[in-house]
Amino acid sequence: MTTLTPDTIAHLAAHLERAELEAFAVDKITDDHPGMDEDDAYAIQHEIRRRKIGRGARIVGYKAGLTSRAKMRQMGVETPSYGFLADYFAVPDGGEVAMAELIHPKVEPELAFVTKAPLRGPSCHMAQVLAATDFVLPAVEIIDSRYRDFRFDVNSVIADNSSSSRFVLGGRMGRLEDQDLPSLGVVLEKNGEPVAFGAGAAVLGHPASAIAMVVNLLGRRGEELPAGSIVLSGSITEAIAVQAGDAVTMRAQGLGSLSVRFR
Ligand code: 0L1
Ligand code: MG
Repeated sequence: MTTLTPDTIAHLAAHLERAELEAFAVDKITDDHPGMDEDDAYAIQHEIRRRKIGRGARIVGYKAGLTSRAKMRQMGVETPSYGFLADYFAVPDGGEVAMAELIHPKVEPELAFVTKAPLRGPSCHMAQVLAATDFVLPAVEIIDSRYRDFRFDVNSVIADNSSSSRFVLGGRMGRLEDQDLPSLGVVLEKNGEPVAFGAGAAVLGHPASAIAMVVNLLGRRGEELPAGSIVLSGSITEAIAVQAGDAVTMRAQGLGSLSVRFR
């Protein structure tokens, strides 16, 4: 049940989307709407999605956010969140991101699941995700909270599309039967120096759990995850801040590497 009126939801969606498109920081929306709840937050996020679709953008998938225990503890939440991925968020492997289009980006090494069958909550579990996955790919998510200095609470973040901004897919397609995702190691490098390390288990014990969580949260709104979706698992390490001139590479055990530059 939402507590905000449809007009307020529409106004907040327009406000946050403008901050995204024009790359300026705003105060967290719960400062003015302290009583808003998670349903309000997802209603605002879905209104932003509706606005983009209305202007011709295609939704190519979703991202899981706040998937590490440390981040959930920090945010005081029991469950992770999700955001949508629009087609224009995709950056090619080896491509460039213009800092002028973003506010204060950070990079996160993740795994992307690409599905071959639809998935529907509310009781989707990891085994169904594995059965519906076509392949996995290494991915770098570029998050860019629209909130000044990344100062927010969970409902403000969900409304802000869970800080979704850009993503890069690359490396090699991995078939699940050849992968042990919890022990799959990744290294994130910035300007040739390793800056973060981790293994897939950092994402809720198994990255496929995060995909099931996204499906179950979509199911609460009566939506399914269509076949052919890309779903980002959530970060395997802490997020690393980047600036103009930085080059970032992710290396994933057995799945190759991908890179992106910031100008
Ligand atoms: O992808 C993520 O886990 C980030 C979710 C939103 C919180 C943040 O911007 O740090
Ligand atoms: Mg992420």
